[in-house]
Amino acid sequence: MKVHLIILLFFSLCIWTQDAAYLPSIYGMQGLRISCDTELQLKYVRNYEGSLGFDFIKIPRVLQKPIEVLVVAEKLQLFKNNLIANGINYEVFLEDVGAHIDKQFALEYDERIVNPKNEILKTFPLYNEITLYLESLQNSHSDILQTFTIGKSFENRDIIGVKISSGGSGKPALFIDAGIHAREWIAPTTAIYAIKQLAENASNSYIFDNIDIYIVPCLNPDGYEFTHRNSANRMWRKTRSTKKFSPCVGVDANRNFDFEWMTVGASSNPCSETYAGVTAFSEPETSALRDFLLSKNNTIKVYITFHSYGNFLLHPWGYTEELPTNEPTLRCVADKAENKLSQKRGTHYEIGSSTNVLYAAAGGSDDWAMGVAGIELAYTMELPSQRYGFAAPRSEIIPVGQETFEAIKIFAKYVEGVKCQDL
Ligand SMILES: *[C@@H]1O[C@H](CO)[C@@H](O)[C@H](O)[C@H]1NC(C)=O
Ligand SMILES: CC(=O)N[C@H]1CO[C@H](CO)[C@@H](O)[C@@H]1O
Ligand SMILES: [Zn+2]
Repeated sequence: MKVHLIILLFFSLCIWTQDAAYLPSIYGMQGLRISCDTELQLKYVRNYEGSLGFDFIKIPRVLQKPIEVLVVAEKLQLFKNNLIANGINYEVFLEDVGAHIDKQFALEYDERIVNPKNEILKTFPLYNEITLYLESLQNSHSDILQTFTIGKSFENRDIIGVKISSGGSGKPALFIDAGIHAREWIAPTTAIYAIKQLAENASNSYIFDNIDIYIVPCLNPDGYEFTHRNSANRMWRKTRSTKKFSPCVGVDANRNFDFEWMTVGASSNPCSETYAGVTAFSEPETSALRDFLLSKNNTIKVYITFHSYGNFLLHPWGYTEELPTNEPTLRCVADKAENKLSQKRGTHYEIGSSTNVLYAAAGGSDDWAMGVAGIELAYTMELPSQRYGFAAPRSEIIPVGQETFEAIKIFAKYVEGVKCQDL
């Protein structure tokens, strides 16, 4: 009996220490908005990128726009002192990330208790609810929608997607994924909203008369499930893969693609938020996406990946400030999509290459899609959210879904062959 207890205690302790090592506490964490006046100051702040306890949410390239970073309690005072010592201004935009997240989390789960027969998109769905919904669509709309899996996640979940098609073969295709970063909950719901409109709303069927649409709404289901488990996990970004001899879990899947991998803006520290992995495509989620996109060679014309937040509509390259040769087309189509989107409720996006709008980060899925998979246009959409506090409330699910769907219509037209100037 005693021995059992000791063994139990020992294992709990192991689990606890491992958790403590890799999961930065959100309690006492603050959100800081930092304004730099000089390149030197910017460089000073950017030195913290990849450091433990620092989670950079936004690093705009131009000095006029503030940096946003979440800093754990233990690192806060020294960091603030260092900013002041360097003459760098900051303001606290989130006094207590933990309290904020707890509140949001409770609101989300209260709704589930009130409304247990949770209709899809009334709240942020769990992964199995996403899967069940897509399977039910397949049953009710088998003529136009089929589910597929691109592979399994590290924890053995099927990574599910849907193909929406009016039939025939060899059509040009639009591909959309979402949720590669676990905590960006508004991304999967926006993808699901599009699936719902395409499958269930007959007045949208013209969109896929002449093209196929593939949507994988939750590319990192392990991470997504982890963020739903309890509020302390809500800020999890990476996958959930474990490695021998490493105290830390997960890889930033959007640094894990094999194109200029690890050259810039990614970390080799397994505990960092931007850890790029032991090798490119170390993660089953990213290699599954790779294999899926390659298997559709030459048919996918446009690749879109949903993230949040920031109102940025970004195109390659993320690894260099040089622009791709088709930059005029990338920009033109993005302009048209943004214009259409903004008519819905005035939401505006900043458009440009990842490196030029934000900072260089190699190994992203969009760079790989264009640079290796040969997809003509690739975009990262940083969906809006910050206006409503750090994590978008569920009241944003439908409005963000609706406006983003307008942009999707434009991308779809381009896939169909409409020239950009005629979009
Ligand atoms: C169906 O689509 C049409 C056209 O896009 C739109 O006006 C309408 O609001 C949609 N219906 C629903 C129930 O979403
Ligand atoms: C979907 C598709 O077109 N797949 C083709 C990609 O290219 C290989 C080799 O050229 C073909 O075998 C596949 O059929
Ligand atoms: Zn992201």
